[in-house]
This record gives sequence, structure tokens and C-alpha cells, in this order.
Amino acid sequence: MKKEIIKLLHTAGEDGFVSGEEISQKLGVSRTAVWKHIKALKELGYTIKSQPKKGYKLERVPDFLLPEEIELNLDSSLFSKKIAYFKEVDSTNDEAKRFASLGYPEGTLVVAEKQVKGRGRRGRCWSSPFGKGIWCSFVLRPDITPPEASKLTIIAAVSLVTVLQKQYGLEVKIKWPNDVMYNNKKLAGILTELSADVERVNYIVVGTGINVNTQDFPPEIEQLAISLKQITGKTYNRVMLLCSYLQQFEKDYQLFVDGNFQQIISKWKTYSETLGKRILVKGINQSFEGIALDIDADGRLIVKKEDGTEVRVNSGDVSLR
Ligand code: BTX
Repeated sequence: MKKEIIKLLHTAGEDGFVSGEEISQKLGVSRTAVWKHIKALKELGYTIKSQPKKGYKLERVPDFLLPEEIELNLDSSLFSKKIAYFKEVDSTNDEAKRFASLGYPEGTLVVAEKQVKGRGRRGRCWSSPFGKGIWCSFVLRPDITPPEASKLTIIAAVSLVTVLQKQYGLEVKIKWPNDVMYNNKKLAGILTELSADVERVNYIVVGTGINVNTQDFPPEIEQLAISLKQITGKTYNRVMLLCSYLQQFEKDYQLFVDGNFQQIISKWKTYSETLGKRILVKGINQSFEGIALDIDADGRLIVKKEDGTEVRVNSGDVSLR
């Protein structure tokens, strides 16, 4: 109901007012119910002016990733089922995993204003200050084997870079496998986690952290991290960016489900800052240097080592030399 009221307020006439009578008639609820919903919207942070005889006027939408705003701006069948919103959460990936293990469907989305235990890979921390970024995770249930799960990281990175390049005009690049970079600094990261038995994946959670309006990073990462605001000096509408990313992901994910992952790989190659470069690969047990030659059909990085042998890397950290 709140969403419908916001929609009506957004489409108000010239003076911006919609009468309580009109809302109650259009939505088939009492005037008292309308008043209660308006009160609840104000509590969520919407600035709504009430004027006798005129009705209600929406003056300001809060700068929060509210499900009502996401639903209003999102044209998606994948992400239309469940949006869980938190002002503060440990990690959106952990929440999404909880929903997934309770049986929530593919497309279940978790968003938060702040994460207190935001995670990167291998237990590293992901700085996630309140109201400054997009910290989100979604549940997927593709019919794939566990080794294929890393493809979802590649899809998400390609989707995000597509949006940032095409709609936001930013020269961002992908550093294999999960970093979205601008000028050698990390703008966004993707953490894909899965639950599986030996042969099949039960569910996958794709978590994305995007530094949007962050002004200052903690000292330990200020040389490594960057935000959209630091790049252009502008403040961005996080709901709009999130919706664009989710819509692009839905399209790219559909390509994958339809067996066209190769198209994603082709895009990845054009967005890559890794290919052709001398790199250091740090795996869990070993590190080596080499030239990043290509990415194979499964999304593995093909590296030519100093001794001339070629290896295919499934996971690890890559840094440019
Ligand atoms: P990663 O392991 O590749 O990167 C983590 C490293 O990045 C950290 O060790 C630190 O050096 C640096 N770092 C930490 N915070 C930031 C930041 N805000 N911006 C840039 N660099 C940073 C990357 O892992 C994957 C991150 C995924 C984060 C999302 S947020 C929503 C979801 N929930 C969750 O807990 N994680 C994911």
C-alpha cells in the first residue's frame, strides 16, 4: 500500500498535491488508513506536506535504499519477489544466505545502509559505512555444478561495468576476478558464495559492494579505494544505480541460463584491465608471476608463467606488476 501511495504522490498534478479523498478512492481504503500510511512514510524519512483541503504533497524522497523506492524504479521479474531492507546488518551476504536456506526464491534481494561485518574474500573486511554505498546481496538458484559458481562473479562484474560505462560514462575496468577498478583503485567488489552438495549447487549468493557517495575511506584503504563521488565530485542516487545494475544483471544472467556465457566472456575481455599484463597471482598455497593471456570459456584466467608453461587459475588475487 505504501508503494501505491508513493506512486500516486509522484504522479501528482501541477501543484504537487493529491487529496486524501483521491488516494482513498483510487486505492479503495479509508481516509484514516491513508493518513496512517502517510504517517508511516514520514517515519521512513519521506518529507510529505499535508495541507487542509489540498491533501498531500511529496517534497523529498529520503536518500535510503528503501524497498518501496527500489520497487518503483525497478523493471524486473527476477528481483520482484522479496526485498529485505536493513538500516544496519552484519553482512548482506549472511542475511541472503539465511533467506536462501529458508527456501526463499531466486531473486531474493537484501540491501543495507551499513554493514558492521561486511566481508571480502578469504575473511577480509569490506568497509561499508552508513548511507554511502550500495551493499546488496541476492539469491540465485541456477542448475549448475559447484565449479561453475565463479561464473556468477564474472557476470556480476560485467553487468556492473556495463552500467557504469554506458549509463554513467565512467572508464571503469575489471580486474580478474571480482574487482571493478577506476585508475587502479577499487570502486566495487563482488563476493560470491554458495551452498552445494558434491554435484549440484543449492543456491548462490552474489554480494556486491559499490562505493557511491563515500567521501573518506579509513586510512588503511584510502590509497586502494575510490568512490563515484570522488571520481566526478557528484552525489549519486543510489536507488537508480542499484536498479540499473539489477536490470542489467537480469539480462546477463538470462544469457548465462540460456547457454550463452561466451557472450559474457567476450564483454569481460573488452572490460578487462588484466589481459596482456604482467601479473602476480597469489593463491591460497602458492604465488607466481606471469602474463595474463586470456580468460577461458569457464571464466578461468590463463596465465603464461616465466618458464613458459600455461596455467588456468580458478581463484586467487591478482595484482599488476
Ligand atoms: P576482496 O577480498 O577482493 O577485497 C577486500 C579488500 O578490499 C580489503 O582487504 C581492503 O583492502 C579493500 N577494501 C575494503 N573495503 C573496501 C571498500 N569499501 N572499497 C574498496 N576497497 C575496500 C571484495 O573482496 C568483495 C567485496 C564484497 C562486498 C559486498 S558488500 C555486500 C556483500 N556483503 C558482504 O559482506 N560482502 C559483500
